[in-house]
Amino acid sequence: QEYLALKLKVKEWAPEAEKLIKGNVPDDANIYFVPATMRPETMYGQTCCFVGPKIVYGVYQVSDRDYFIITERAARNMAYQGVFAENGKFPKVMDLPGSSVIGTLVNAPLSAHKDGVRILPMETVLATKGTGVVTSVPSDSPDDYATVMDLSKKAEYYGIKKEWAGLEIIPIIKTPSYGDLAAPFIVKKLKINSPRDVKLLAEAKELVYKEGYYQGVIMVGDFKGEKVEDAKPKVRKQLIDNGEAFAYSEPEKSVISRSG
Ligand code: ZZB
Repeated sequence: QEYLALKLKVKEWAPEAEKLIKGNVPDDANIYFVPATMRPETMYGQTCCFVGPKIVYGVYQVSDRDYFIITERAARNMAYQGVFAENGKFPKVMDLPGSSVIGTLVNAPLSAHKDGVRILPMETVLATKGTGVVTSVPSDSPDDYATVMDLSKKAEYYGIKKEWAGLEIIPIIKTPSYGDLAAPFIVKKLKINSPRDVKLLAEAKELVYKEGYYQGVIMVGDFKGEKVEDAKPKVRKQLIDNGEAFAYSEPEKSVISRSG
């Protein structure tokens, strides 16, 4: 699995995380949440970034001043992909519970929301996939759309401000069958009411992914008017060249479980 790992720089900490971080990480450090994505061309549509509230993340020092917030599993993989200063080493500064970072404001590269987006909870984030951090594009990801709807409806229950989950969902990809907000269209069409409708959401994801990839046209940014298929590698390269992202690949799970 070849992902793009995106660097979302912390602008303002949630109070609980701030208390934990203080004294453990230098004040002038750059700290990033690092979601892994398969869809770089959708980064224009980021409206928030998800962590698993029950997942414990690590803060890892990748260079003099730069730190990443990811799962230990991802840090170990990255240590063999030239991400850290020394091959095979992934120095952890501290643990950070997912629940403590909810509400943190981060800068999301390419997002139309230039003031930043919030870190929000998603119960279905897998600790065993990617970096355990998932950037949210509700216009084109059914899981993300179902989750932000649920978060808005039950903001108090989740301990968040409703407006954090309610950032405008901007059309970024036009498709012939599902219009220019494919994920909301499909979620409504399949009558998905909850982010826990995992079976229907898997079906929705498949449909939206195929339609977007093969029929979609980009509506915003430097590659506006191009087919998704063509724009995808260009957006990826642009993010990498700008130092806002890097390639991250994951060993095949099946191989590990078979040998183990
Ligand atoms: C942004 C995005 C925009 C994504 C979209 C999808 C879509 P795959 O293909 O099954 O491997 N993801 C990444 N890590 C995790 C995790 N730990 N737990 C749960 N979800 C995770 O799926 C890759 C996608 O799964 C990634 O790409 C990420 O969401 C999510 F418009 O990033 B994506 C139709 C899908 N659209």
